[in-house]
Amino acid sequence: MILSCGISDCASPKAPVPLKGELQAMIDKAKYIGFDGVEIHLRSPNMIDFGLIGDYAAQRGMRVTSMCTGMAMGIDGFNLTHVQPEGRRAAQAVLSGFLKGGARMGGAMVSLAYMKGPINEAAGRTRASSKDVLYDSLMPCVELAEKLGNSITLEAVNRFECDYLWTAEETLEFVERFDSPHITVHLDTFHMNIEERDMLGAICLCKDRLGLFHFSDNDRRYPGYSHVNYAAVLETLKAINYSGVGSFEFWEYPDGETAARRGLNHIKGLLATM
Ligand SMILES: [Mn+2]
Repeated sequence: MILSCGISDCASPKAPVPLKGELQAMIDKAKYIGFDGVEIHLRSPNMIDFGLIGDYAAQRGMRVTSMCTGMAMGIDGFNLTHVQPEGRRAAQAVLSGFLKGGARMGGAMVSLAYMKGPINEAAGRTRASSKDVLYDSLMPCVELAEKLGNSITLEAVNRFECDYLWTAEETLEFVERFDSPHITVHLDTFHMNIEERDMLGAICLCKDRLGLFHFSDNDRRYPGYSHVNYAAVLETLKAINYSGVGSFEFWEYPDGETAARRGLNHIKGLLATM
């Protein structure tokens, strides 16, 4: 597994991103702590020099594994199921920019969660029809990812943060509508602890469609702080032959570097016994 640490130069202090600050300095810090790569939490493809950051990481033997896009919705309101077609096109343009940037940074994948947008019931939308609109919006972006050689990964997010695509089962069913390996399921132990009856079963269900995995304890603190059973989680990831990215997404508690270090030590310690 490739172990990657969340970094950002624009995330709110409350956001679950362990290392916040100027991106090059955070790449250095993640390397120093012992990570294989970084996951960048971004607001807009226009607010980062993908070539500069990708080359900087590569020259230091660090991978840019993935990008998280929540701020594009949370701050700027870009959502792929916007009731106006021009709103959907604007969100597609942002997602396309992230995909092109990911390709420029060595094939980094793009994770989507909030950018799927809410269910707009006032406009007559239902859970099912929202997924149909999302499918149509994502199709050209999946085709772009196919051309670029990277991928979109769709995160199963809990009900308090998103209106739909809560569980591994619901997210996998949606992802399987696309006849393409360039769209995958993204699971996160924080969300799974809320939504899944059986966290390990949810991982097994996704099998080779699992594209990204977020490590966060059940209270958004670093792995090992609370009660997620990471020994069982890692055994299950091994059982499905998951060799992808395990990314660290949690609060800066007691501070970012300490959290990142403790979380990494917990996961590496367990991996060493397997
Ligand atoms: Mn997550």
